Amino acid sequence: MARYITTPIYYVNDRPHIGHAYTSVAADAMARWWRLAGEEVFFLTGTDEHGQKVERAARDAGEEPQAFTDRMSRAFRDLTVTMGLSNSAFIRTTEPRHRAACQALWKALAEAGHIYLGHYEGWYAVRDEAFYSEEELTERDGVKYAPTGAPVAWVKEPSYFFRLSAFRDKLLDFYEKHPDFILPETRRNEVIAFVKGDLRDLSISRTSFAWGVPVPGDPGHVMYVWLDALTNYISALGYPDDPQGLWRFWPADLHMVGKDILRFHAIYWPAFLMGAGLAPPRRIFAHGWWTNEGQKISKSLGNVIDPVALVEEFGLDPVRYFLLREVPFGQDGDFSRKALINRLNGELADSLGNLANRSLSLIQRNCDGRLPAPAEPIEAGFCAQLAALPAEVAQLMDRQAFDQALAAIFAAIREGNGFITRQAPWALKKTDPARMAAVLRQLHDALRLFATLLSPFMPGSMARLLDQLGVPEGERDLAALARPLPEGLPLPPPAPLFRKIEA
Ligand code: ME8
Repeated sequence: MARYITTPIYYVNDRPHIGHAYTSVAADAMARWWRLAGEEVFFLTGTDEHGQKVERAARDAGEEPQAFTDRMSRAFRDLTVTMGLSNSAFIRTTEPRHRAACQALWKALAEAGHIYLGHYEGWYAVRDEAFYSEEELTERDGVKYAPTGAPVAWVKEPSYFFRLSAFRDKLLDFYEKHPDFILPETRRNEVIAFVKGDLRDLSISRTSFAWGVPVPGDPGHVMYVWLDALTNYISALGYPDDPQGLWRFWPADLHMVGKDILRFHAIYWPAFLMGAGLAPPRRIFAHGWWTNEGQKISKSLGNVIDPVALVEEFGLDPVRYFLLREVPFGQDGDFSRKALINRLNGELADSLGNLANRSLSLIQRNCDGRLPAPAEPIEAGFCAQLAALPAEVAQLMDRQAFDQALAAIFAAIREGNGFITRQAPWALKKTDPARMAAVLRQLHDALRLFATLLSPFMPGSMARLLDQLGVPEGERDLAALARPLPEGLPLPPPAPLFRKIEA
């Protein structure tokens, strides 16, 4: 089956930080999981380069917007490498193909009668690139703020509008028919409440600045940056034509986003698509927000976490593991060095690393470095747990419950450590070598299972573990687990997978 997954396209007003890395790693784990399950995956990420916020950042940097966005976008492209992303493409909204797609979508909406010209008068937050109604604002020291904390300013200008209000019932009907369209469920309820409230038509063009996609037939207007940005998900597939045969990936299976931008994805985006006669995406997952050692992450507080520095210090896979294990996916979480070090030392190095090292060293020493033959199960309970694991993990991954999937795998790894301690294969060499071989074979099979299931989360280190386990390159997906490795397979000498960190 063809699967399509996306990250948000990130604003290039600033350098990437841990929040961007988080969303991207979550999407990457999902993309890799689907590939592991044999699906064909298109995984998209990229940068959002138009609008007032980016234009201002360019001006503050003393650069032309295009030169500025070229430079800043590169940092996000580099982040895909730093975080080990397996993205299929990287889209920039300043690309001609994207501009053409935006204009095509606009024309489709206009031809269907969903766009009209009027005047916008109201509050706008450049930081969020969002319009707010008076009731949503709070005032401090004479300045009005959006619920996000962004200051707002009064805007009054001619504007095109999208007849969003006309989509109210269609949207509600769509949410009703697709109960898993918005996850987690609490967020779904918020969206439904918003749509049931006073859903007004949406201003979709601006005239007070020029850094954007010109409105077809009225170049004094540039498109509202969110209409422009959301279109990336289809422009990357070649909309409105299909030059590369990628349109078969639409509708997207999953738009992975932070909770801050759910409204745009779960309300505006499906309405635009419905208006243009296109299918809405299948799911929006809105994950939670990271704080740093208990504090809101912000530039002014000077506590922004640089993902590059983090990966340099702890290694890529421990960071990926921590991000997806520490916090129930969908909820807010707190980043703390102590918590990261605990997970790295306790779970990766001690639990998984030691199990692999002990088992493989015993095979190396006691079996001439060759894989023992498959044998009858030694402990029925442990075997049953292992047999049930892939389906359990698959079910959790279907709902993006990454933390729970990892918890289930590590529960089995802990059981594996219990198994090796109880069976004490090191003591069996003289007394019962057949049983020793059977125990080690069972451990090898278990490690192969763990490494395979963990590979979407920690691709690099799990590839190294699979190398040490002698699993051929082409035998590393879920289906291959059903094919036992041959007896006598030579195994390379084991090497430690994770380096412990002194707190
Ligand atoms: O909103 N915790 O871009 P953006 C968790 N260009 N996630 C965080 C985070 C934090 N503290 N901070 C940021 C935009 N994120 C638009 C998107 S899509 C068509 C256009 C993540 O650069 C989270 O995924 O402000 C959030 O939704 C995203 O970065 C916002 O990135």
